[in-house]
Amino acid sequence: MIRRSIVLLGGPDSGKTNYVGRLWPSFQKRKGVLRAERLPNDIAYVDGAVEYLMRGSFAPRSDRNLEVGRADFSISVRGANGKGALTELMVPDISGELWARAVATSEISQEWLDVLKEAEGAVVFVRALSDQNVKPLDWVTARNILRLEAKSKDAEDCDDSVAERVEPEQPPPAQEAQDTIALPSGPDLPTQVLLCELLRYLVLCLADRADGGRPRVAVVVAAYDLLDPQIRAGGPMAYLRREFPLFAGRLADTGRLDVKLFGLSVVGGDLAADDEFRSRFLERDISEQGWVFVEDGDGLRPAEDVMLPIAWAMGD
Ligand SMILES: Nc1nc2c(ncn2[C@@H]2O[C@H](COP(=O)(O)OP(=O)(O)OP(=O)(O)O)[C@@H](O)[C@H]2O)c(=O)[nH]1
Ligand SMILES: [Mg+2]
Repeated sequence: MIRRSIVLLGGPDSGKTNYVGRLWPSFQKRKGVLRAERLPNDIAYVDGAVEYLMRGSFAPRSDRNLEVGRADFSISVRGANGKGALTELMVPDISGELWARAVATSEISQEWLDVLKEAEGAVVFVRALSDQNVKPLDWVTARNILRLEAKSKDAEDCDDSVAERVEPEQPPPAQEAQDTIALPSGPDLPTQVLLCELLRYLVLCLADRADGGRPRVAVVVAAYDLLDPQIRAGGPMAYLRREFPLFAGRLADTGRLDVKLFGLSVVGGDLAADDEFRSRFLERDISEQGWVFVEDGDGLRPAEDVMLPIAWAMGD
């Protein structure tokens, strides 16, 4: 039997842990479009996040110690309210910093590449107003960084047949690149460059869907509740265009990927700074709270089911 999977990714502080924590009560109560076959019961990472949320706080960022921080897990889910095909939801690591570092140093492990190659879809997180977002560089510098990063890696990252799908980029004149920039390393890599790199890996590595369709990538702007109502109403793509123009540009032209944008609030408000909201939140069941804006060709649609980004990436 072909094992279908989709993978959940994002940089540091992008909202992954709180999202997974928020999914758990919905899985337990069998609410929402995704149903878990069986919930693994020894996942400290998820249990901890659920506990925080149930007490009315966001879970803190995951352990940044590289050794302790690794805690891959997967869960088998079905879409279409339990009637869809079985798919593995892979959360390949718990610290976005690991991803940031791996991308910055071009040292994505074979293990991670294998996870990407097995997946036929992804959910990519970027968080609104995170103080960990490294501000955009100007276009010219960011473009040069991307070119430098791309120079030696395209052919070696995934297998050749996958690499061939990507148009080779024109390398910049070596002198120009060396003169104008020093390649940043580690978490200082601008967030939008990190996101473009993640996207490039997805273009290279994701498998075609079982039905022959393009791999789907749901891009989730997390903590969407923190944005001004006016900015929110413009939709997640408009937000990305303002904050991460390089990444937004890449999303508009992703070749073999099918991309859709989502604006997500895991519980529907800000537990950290809005006491009134927090009191209201604690009075109701967590599985009934949170929302997502879905942006597609028809415009922006609000929905209550926070599982929708995953469900869409799975093909629903
Ligand atoms: N207001 C609001 N804040 C959120 C929401 N989701 C996440 N946050 C905030 O974002 C912070 C980071 O979220 P995490 O879930 O820890 O992010 P992460 O991607 O797991 O981060 P790393 O573990 O560092 O990789 C949280 O501590 C919250 O402050 C949301 O829906 N609304
Ligand atoms: Mg985390």
